[in-house]
Amino acid sequence: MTAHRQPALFATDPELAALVSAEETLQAETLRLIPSENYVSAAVLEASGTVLQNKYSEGYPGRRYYEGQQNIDRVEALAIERAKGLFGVDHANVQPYSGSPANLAVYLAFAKPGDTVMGMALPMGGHLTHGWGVSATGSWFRGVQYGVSADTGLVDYDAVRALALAERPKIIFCGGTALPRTIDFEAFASIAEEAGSVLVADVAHIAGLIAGGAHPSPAGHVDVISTTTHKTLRGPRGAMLMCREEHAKAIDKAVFPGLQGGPHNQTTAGIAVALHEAAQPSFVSYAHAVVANAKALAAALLERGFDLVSGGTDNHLILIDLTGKDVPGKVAAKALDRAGIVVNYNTVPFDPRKPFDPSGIRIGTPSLTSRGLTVAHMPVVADWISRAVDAAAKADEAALAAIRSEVADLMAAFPAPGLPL
Ligand code: DSN
Repeated sequence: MTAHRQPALFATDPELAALVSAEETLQAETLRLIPSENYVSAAVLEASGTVLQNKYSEGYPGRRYYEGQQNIDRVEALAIERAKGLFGVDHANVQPYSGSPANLAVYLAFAKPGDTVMGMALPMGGHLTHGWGVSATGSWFRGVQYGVSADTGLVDYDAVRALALAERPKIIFCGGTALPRTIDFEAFASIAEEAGSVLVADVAHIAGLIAGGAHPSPAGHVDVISTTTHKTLRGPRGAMLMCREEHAKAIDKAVFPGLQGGPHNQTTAGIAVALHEAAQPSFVSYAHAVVANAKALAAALLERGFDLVSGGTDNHLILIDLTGKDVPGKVAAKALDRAGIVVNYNTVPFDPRKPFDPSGIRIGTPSLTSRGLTVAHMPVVADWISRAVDAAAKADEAALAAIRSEVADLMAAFPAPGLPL
């Protein structure tokens, strides 16, 4: 690891270059289990750092407010065509800056302030922008929220239907940030149709699994698909909105000029590359390996006495309820971090604790799968998590340091995409 990987940066601003190098080392040496993170390829990284960022391009390909778009138009058109092909949709907008602005654009397209909107409650696994109170979407709109059943940890579709029919929301969001189970897009579509609502699938977490055929696709069932591009899809930090042709104008108008100014062209280029990579047969294998690893890790954690929300996983994500281990989520997450295992603390459904000090941790397998770890490694990973949580309970720093060194040894044998060897 040397700062000379970015020689111009190193020469101009060694202080900043040193921080970038330190981050490269951290990402290389640790076991990154945050389910919304990944490693982009060197090609995505290069595309995202190009001179494309020198251009202003307000508007859309062929309809810009600035000249000199000969190349930019083609970059954006390429990203759009690749998104449409990969996800089987009529229309794609690749300009949203990230997931929250993408979802805000959906509100702008289909609702007026004060309208009722419906989504999964944040502490149940939803997202802030699905109408949760502390978000603008929950204060400018009237958010009504569904959750999971206390017995099973699964979405109760009868309860969702009853709420939708009682409230008749303008928009229904399905999807979220801590959902370990398959989303039944057909069930949501029939509910939205009965309630007369626009149905939005926020597939930010599972977009890569959908692209690789490891999770059913919402295409054809929902009005709009919202996704970030940097999670399982392994692109740069950005987002896309995809929809049926009938909604194309409303979505485009909401993104620009409704919400945003010039698109981040360098990000659009990175998205185009990531979509190209996701269309390769190797990405199908990757998506299925992510799920196989998550299932194997869940099984290994259950064997070690962990309590998993919904009893396991169907996708890339595992939500661990640590109540029975007598270690709060935040204490466990910070101890795991000291052990070289990076997770985030997270509420669990019906959590009696506060979001900033909740009962659970959230983990996932997109990053470790990108490094080539397989189901054979998952018992080792589960062991490390188990030992680190026990060490957290006893404040045993020596045990955490020992795990950190074992983690670094294994990670050294599995170089991360996009990082120096
Ligand atoms: N912050 C993302 C996540 O970690 O799931 C959601 O926006």
